[in-house]
Amino acid sequence: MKITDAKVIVCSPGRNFVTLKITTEDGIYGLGDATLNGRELSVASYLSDHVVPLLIGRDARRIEDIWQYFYKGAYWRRGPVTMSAIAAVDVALWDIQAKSLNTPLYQLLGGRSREAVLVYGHASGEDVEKTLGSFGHFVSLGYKAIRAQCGIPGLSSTYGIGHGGAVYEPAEKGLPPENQWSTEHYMRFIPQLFAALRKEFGPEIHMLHDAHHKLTPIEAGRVGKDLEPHRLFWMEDPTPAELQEGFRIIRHHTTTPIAVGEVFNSIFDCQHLIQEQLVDYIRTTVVHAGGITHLRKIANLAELYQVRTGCHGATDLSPVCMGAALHFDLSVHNFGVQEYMPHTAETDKVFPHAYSFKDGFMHPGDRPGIGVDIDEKLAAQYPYERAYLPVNRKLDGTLHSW
Ligand code: GCO
Ligand code: MG
Repeated sequence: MKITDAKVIVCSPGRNFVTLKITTEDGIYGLGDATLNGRELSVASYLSDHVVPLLIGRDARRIEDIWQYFYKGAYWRRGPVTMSAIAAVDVALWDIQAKSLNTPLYQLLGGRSREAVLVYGHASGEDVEKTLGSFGHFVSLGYKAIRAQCGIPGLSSTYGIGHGGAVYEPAEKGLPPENQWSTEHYMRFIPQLFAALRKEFGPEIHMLHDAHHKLTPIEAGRVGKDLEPHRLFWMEDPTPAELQEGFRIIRHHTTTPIAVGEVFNSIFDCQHLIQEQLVDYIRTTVVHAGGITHLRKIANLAELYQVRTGCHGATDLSPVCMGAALHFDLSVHNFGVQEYMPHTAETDKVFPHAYSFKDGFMHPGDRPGIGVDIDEKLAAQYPYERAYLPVNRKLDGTLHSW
């Protein structure tokens, strides 16, 4: 089954997405997401300038061999740009393989390990009252797991909050906005937020929180300890994970479960954290960690150490990634939870899909392949728009992790 065409589609139906479409000699095509938030065009160029010419003529069924060809064959290994490009190829090939066998992808990944996929939604608000309101809204929609982010008193803006009641969206159009940060303000406030949430919503609902890489290990240990009475499902990205030993300090101080890995792109980023059992959930996802082929290897390693998966699923991961992730989630044994931020109606129209949400769970659907398509004509009506993730400064102006 020879590859006869491959093309990169960049579009911005509400936000930017990069999609790879691979077509074979018998007319079957597959899609792969290649979106790298705020750096989209670098992956688009990597694919169209360097990968597409090498794809033409290859046998689309040789998924593992093609993965190794682009990983080992590039000489330059790993990194988010390379791994997102490889992921796009990989997912498109899995899509083709499953379509050619007329089966939903999860059947090729070992079949389903569960009936449906537990997802968590994003509650947020500028203050505690608004966050309680937003959390209640997700409860009313049937969510069983909800993360909560809140404006911090004394800071004009912070990670994870939608502006003026709008749904939170990580990237903003134009040049990067600047957020404010104070660890002291945050640490004083965050236990109060979760005390209020537990009081209002009771013990059963799963509560999650994203610290978004902004604490030192000992600060994270303190936050984890202060949050223990509120029984979080997880505390995410407590400290930047380049310093993997830092997680040992966090572990020494708290039993709050830790989730890490949305910015990782290979098994080598996770290896130490998993093997030393320094984390509980691994958040690597399809698009940024080398596709289904590589993500399965990460999950298999994690399974040995009782670490579960918790794939990143913000809006910058396109519906193509979401579809692929749901097939992975449904099949992998050590699944934990899947993040779910619904896309805008414009995005959903450009990417018609078979996946669905019901009562806090999702299902990838039973269409052959990953079950996600692209309407290219409609996509062409939404050209790329420059957008960046914010940067973060402490109150004295020092640049900080965002
Ligand atoms: C999350 C993430 C996002 C990221 C965004 C970056 O947990 O969903 O932290 O909000 O910041 O996806 O592109
Ligand atoms: Mg996160």
